[in-house]
Formats: sequence, C-alpha cells, structure tokens
Amino acid sequence: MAQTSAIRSAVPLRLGAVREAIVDRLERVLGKSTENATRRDIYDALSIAVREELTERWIATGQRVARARVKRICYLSMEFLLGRSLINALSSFEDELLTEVRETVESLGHDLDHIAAEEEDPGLGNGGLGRLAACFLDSLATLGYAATGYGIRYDYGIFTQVIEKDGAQREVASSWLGFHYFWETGQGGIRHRVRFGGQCRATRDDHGRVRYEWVDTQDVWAVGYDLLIPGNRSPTVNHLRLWSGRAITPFRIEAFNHGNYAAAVAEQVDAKNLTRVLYPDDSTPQGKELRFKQQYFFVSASLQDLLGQHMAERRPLKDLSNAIAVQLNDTHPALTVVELMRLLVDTYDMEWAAAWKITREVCSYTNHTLLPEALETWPVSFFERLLPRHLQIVYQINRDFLEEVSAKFPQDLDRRRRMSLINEDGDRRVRMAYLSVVGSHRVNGVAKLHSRLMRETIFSDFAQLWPERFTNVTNGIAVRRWLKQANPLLSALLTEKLGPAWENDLEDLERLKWAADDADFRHRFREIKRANKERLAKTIHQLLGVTVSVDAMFDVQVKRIHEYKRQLLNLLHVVARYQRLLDNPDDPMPKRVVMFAGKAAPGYHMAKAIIKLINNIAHVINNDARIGDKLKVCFLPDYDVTLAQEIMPAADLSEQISTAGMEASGTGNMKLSLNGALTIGTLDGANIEIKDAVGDENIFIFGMTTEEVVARRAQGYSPADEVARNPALKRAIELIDSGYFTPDNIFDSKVVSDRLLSHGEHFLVLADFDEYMAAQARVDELFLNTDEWTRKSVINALSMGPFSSDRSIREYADSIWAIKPVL
Ligand code: NBG
Repeated sequence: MAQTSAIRSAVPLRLGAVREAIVDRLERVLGKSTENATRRDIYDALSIAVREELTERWIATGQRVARARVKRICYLSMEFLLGRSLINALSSFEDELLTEVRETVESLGHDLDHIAAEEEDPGLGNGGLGRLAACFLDSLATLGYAATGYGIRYDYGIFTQVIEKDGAQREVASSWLGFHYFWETGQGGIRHRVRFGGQCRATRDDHGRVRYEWVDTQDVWAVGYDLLIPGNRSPTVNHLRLWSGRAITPFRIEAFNHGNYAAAVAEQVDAKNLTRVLYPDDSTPQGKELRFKQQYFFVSASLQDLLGQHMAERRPLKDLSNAIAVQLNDTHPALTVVELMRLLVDTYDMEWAAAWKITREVCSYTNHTLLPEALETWPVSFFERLLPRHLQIVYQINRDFLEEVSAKFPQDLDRRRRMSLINEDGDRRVRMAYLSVVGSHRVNGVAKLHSRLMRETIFSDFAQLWPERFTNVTNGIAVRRWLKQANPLLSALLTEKLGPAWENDLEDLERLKWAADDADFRHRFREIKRANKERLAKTIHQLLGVTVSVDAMFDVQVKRIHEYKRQLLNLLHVVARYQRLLDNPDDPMPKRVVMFAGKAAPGYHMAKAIIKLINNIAHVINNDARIGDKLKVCFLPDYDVTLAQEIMPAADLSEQISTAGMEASGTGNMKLSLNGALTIGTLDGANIEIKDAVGDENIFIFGMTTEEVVARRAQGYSPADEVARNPALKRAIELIDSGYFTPDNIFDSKVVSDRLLSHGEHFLVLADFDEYMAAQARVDELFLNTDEWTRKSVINALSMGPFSSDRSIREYADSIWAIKPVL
C-alpha cells in the first residue's frame, strides 16, 4: 500500500530538527497549520514530541532493568505533587536542545515560558509529604535506580484556593484532567481486580491444611496510568503508576431498558468515586470510610502489579525481598503489610512464617509526623465490613507479635495493651502506625531531631523491643526543580563557575565557598536575586493589585496553614511592626513585604480564620497611606508547586517558626536557603541541620527548644502572663482583638485572639514572641547592610549540598533498601 502522509512516521525531537518535530505534531496529530496554531496548540505539539522521546527512553530503561535483574524500589504514596512536566523533561535533556526549543518557539511567535504555563499543575497531594515523594522520584531516576512510584490518579487533586472579598478561603474543585493531559501513557492496558466486602470461608485442602477463601466480594478494576519520570541528564526514565477506579460492569443494559438510568450506571459511578478526590487534610487525617477504601484500592492494585511482574520474570517468590523493596510513605499504605501476607499465603500458598519473613524484609516505613491526631487508626468495623480476611490476618500478626513482646517483657500486661495493634479503648481500632512498624524491617524519621523524638515518644515501646529497626534519613529536595528550573539565572552563574556537575552532585557547590568573599560574585548574586524579585513583584501585582518595592525585604512563609507552623507568630510581628511605624514614621527599619501562601484544610476552622485574618490585616496595612511601601502584607492565593517555583528564588527571608518538636522536617526551608534566603527559625525539624550546615552566624535562631516546650506545657502555660509582662505583645493582641482589622465582623479576629489567649494554648505562640521579635530586629539590622546580607545569602545557597534529595535517596538505598543503580 502506498505510504500516505497520514501514517508517515514521526519526526523525532533532535538537535537541528526541533522545528520539524513540532510542525510534524501540529499537522499530523493535531491537524493544525503553523499559521493558525494557538499557544495551546504549540504546547500540545511540543509536549507530544517530548513525551515520545521520553517514551523511547522509558522502554529502553525497562529493558535494561529486566536484563540487569536488579532490585526494584516501589515507592507507595497516597500523594505525589509533581508540578509541571514540560520544562522538567526538556531540561533533563542536553542544554542545546532546550535552547533550540526556546528559539524555535520564538520563531513561531511564542515564548516558551508562556507555552509551559499552559500546563496544569497536577495537585495530587497536600503538602510536604507529597512533594517529597515527587523529589524522591526525580532523584531515583537521576541516580539510575530502577524505581516505580505507585499512587492514586485522583480526578480532583487538592482544591483551588480562591480568596473572597472578605478575605476568606473558598475551595473550588479543580481537575487537572480538564484538558488532555499529555504526560501519562497507557489507558486501560494495565488493570487489576480489587475486591471489597464479602466473607471469608475456611476450608481444608487435600493435605489437611486450612485454606481461606474470600468470596462474594464486590469488585472493581484498578486501571493504571503511567507518568514518565526522567532522570536529569541520564538515560533513565522511570514511571509513576497511578490507579483509577472503573466498574467491572460499567453499564447495565437491563436496568437501562427498564428506564432506570441511574441504576444502569451506578456501578461505574461508585467505582469512579473511589478515586474521584484527594482528601485535603494535611497531617490530620479524617477517618472516612472512602479514604480507607482508597488506601486498600491502591495498595492492592500496586502489590498485584509488582508481584505479577515478579512472576512474569520467572523469579522465585522466596526471592521477593531480593527483587523488590517497598517503601511506605507514611501509614497511608500500611495495608501493604496485610495484603502482601494475604497474597503470599492465600493466593501463592506460602507458609505463614515464610511469608511473614518476606513481608518484613520487603517493607519499610517512613514516619512523617508526631502529631498524635495524625496517627491513623481504622475501626475494626471497617475491616469486618470491607476486608474480612485482612482482619483475620491482622489478628494473627498481632497474636504473634504480642507473644514476642511477652517473651521479652514477661508479666508486663500494660505494655502489651499499649503495644497491641488493636486499640481496645472505646470502639476497637487498628493502629496503622504500629502495624507499619511491626511489618517493616526499617522505620525512619525525616530529620535527626524528628527521628530521635519518634524513638523517644510515639514508638518508644517499639524502640525498646527492636532498637536496630529505627533510623533517620533527613529529607532533601530535587535540585533540578528547585534550582535548575526555578532559578535559571543563578543556575547559569553556578555553571559558569563550576561547570554543570552540581546539578547531579550538589555537594560540588562547596568548591565555590570562596565566592561569598568575592565582591564581584556577590554583586552578580544580588542582581540575580533582584531580577527574581522583579518577576515575583509582577506576579503579585497581577494577582493582588498590590505594588511592592523590590528594595524591600521579601519575607516569606509559604506552607500549609496550621497552628503548629505558627503563621500567627509571624502575624503578631507584622502588627507590632505596623504599630511601631505608626508611632514613629521615621523609624529607619528596612522596608518589608511579608508574604504568606498556603491552603487550609476545609474542615480546619482555625486555619481558615487565620487566612481570613492575614488578608484583613493585609487590606488595612496595604491601604494605610501613612505606611506607604514600608510594610506590605501579601497573601498569595492558591499555593502550588508552580507558584512555589516562583517564590523560592525571590525570597530574602525564610520563616520556619514552628513550635519546637512539631515540624518533622520541613523542606521549604531547604528550597529557600538553596536560593539564597536567610532563615529565621526555631530549633525544629531540619532547621537544626540547616543551622549546622550554614553556621550559627548565618541563620537567625530563636525560641524554646523541644525540651523547653515540654517543660513549659507541664508547668501550665499561661498566655495571660506573657501578655502581662510584654507591652508590645499586649498592644498587638489588643489591636487584633479590638476588631480594628475586621470592622465588618469583630468576631473574625476575636476567634483568633481568643485562641492565642486561651489557657494552655498548645503551640505556645506568645511564649516565643519576645525572642522572635529580637531575632527580627537582628534580621532588620543585617538587611540594612546589603553587602553583608548578600554574603550570608551566598553562604546559605552554597552550603545546601547535604539537602539534595539525591543524598537522601542514596541513604535509603544503602541503609534501607540495599539496592544499587542499574547503570
Ligand atoms: C510532613 C511534615 C513535614 C515534612 C514532610 C515530608 C505530613 C504528615 N508530614 O515537616 O509535616 O517535611 O512531611 O517529610 O504531611
């Protein structure tokens, strides 16, 4: 048959042929001519070309992995906050290609940054935990590990945050799948049956052994979609496999024929509802049945998938732990422990003891928070109704486990009660964190302090039983997204001085340490910061209509809104500063733009009240002619990865002011410091390690230590006493409390001030006020000395070597997974 243009093969995206490649997709795939192609068309065409390139490398990676028979890591996470893909993929290729793409897009009458902005940012996560998972996938691919991410393809990720006229947050459902999303492949090709409900029947096989059958279940398909994850300047392309729910019988024609249209599609609706929406709670899960089903759904599909692959490669099941490592990202995938046991014992006929050994060797668990309300438990009744066989398995694991406890601590009944996988107080519940610890060979925290506190508090009984099981891996960030892509100007400067090795080896920045003392380097560094600030200032103007001066200090606190993160402490400083400026308009303190961004969980009323108060305070201060540009307050709406990429490079000051002992690690702290912001922070999470890396003189540390926090709470913390002995604090609180900032509704600010003043307020906001103000005064003083500020800023950026997620991943690989790269 004659070859027609419609089936000619694609023009690959290659140096020297970028234009042809784009035009080819425009015409052949999209049916558009270059003349009438819109910005979106160019985005689509370019994305298709890039994706095809990734796909080729992905297939080759799969072949290499299969040949090498290396151990594979499966990273199970309910959340992945990937950010946009186009620039990420393009910049993982050689520089010349990106340059040619940029020029070609220009010659077509467009700008690559605008083209890239056509892409939805898939918000399949809440905050730090989901972004960490994305940074880890980036590092795994860059370092050449065989790794698969497993998660859920929510139709609706985290809500879009809209700020109303009165300053309140409103949540709007946002679908990243509204337009065609080009970065996933596979639509229905991969699927597994996931079962719920039914009952469990025990029978005896020919050898007299008891077998369990799980019958009369309600089943759904889990359909897999793969998002490709390129390694930076590496041939490796891995994938993130996300599961979506589909009915086994999507349409019931008998019901339809009887006029019952809803019943005809009910099964499909139910199946799709499973993966319809991400629960928007950060750190504090809501015990909803649908969430429990989501967890089992993605765990079951992922395990069937990886076991299926293992069997397809004809590897013996008893070798599973040499072939696969499963990392549980928090307790959300904790059912892995139970499901793997069920599959090994019931489906693959393995002896219980052998299956248990394998399960523990395969699994390891990362804890991300000590907040007691965040430790998931699920009612036994959910198991009875939805996972009856799993409940039996949990009981059996628990029996064996408690016997081990008894053997080591005989006659210690209370210990057994404390450690049991079942909480017997009130309605009976399964403790998912304990299940994760019992079913894993390693349990890690995410910063040194957090890992220590984890051993000493929530898991102290377990650490006594199995001290060797507990370890630390401090979090890290993907250098590619948070420096190379977010801050191209600084990246170019670093590459000019060092060559590009820092991209994949951040410790290489050490070699540039001399540059902090080099006036010319400081000058260039400052100019870059200024350019980044100008860009953000423009965005702020577009978003808020507020004009900010780039001469002002950009003081940022960007993260989820939570009382423990103490946005209110920041706000008290803002109010006190405002009052000081009103008292003394000639006060020589530097100008500041105080920026906040972050979402509040829809059901977390206090967090929503805080957002509203920030906006109301911003409104009053920004419109107070007496203040002018000496102080501006900006709440940037709808914080996501894309907005973060713009904020981080423009920040001067990074606010990391959580109550000590409460922020497990933080990762925004690392992104900001890497881009040259100085930190004002408490001795909490990874701040401590950042302090050690940059040196005490290059960071502003203040406030109570974890031990002091504990002691203060034990003493009985009284906010009234704090107010009584501190006039500046008293004045600031009184102004908020008076309704000055919320004239339309005094109650709006009163709920917040009442909370701060309530006896025993858990986050001790007022107790750190004094020291925080003193630290802010030091910040002001330093900022007036521009050159010295820049010197410290340079030192910060160049000291971030240890905070690359490449380092974190190497530690996981060595001490938890025992895996080697393929290449
Ligand atoms: C968060 C912590 C952060 C930490 C990230 C990533 C949860 C449950 N925990 O401090 O609050 O940086 O996890 O480890 O989201």
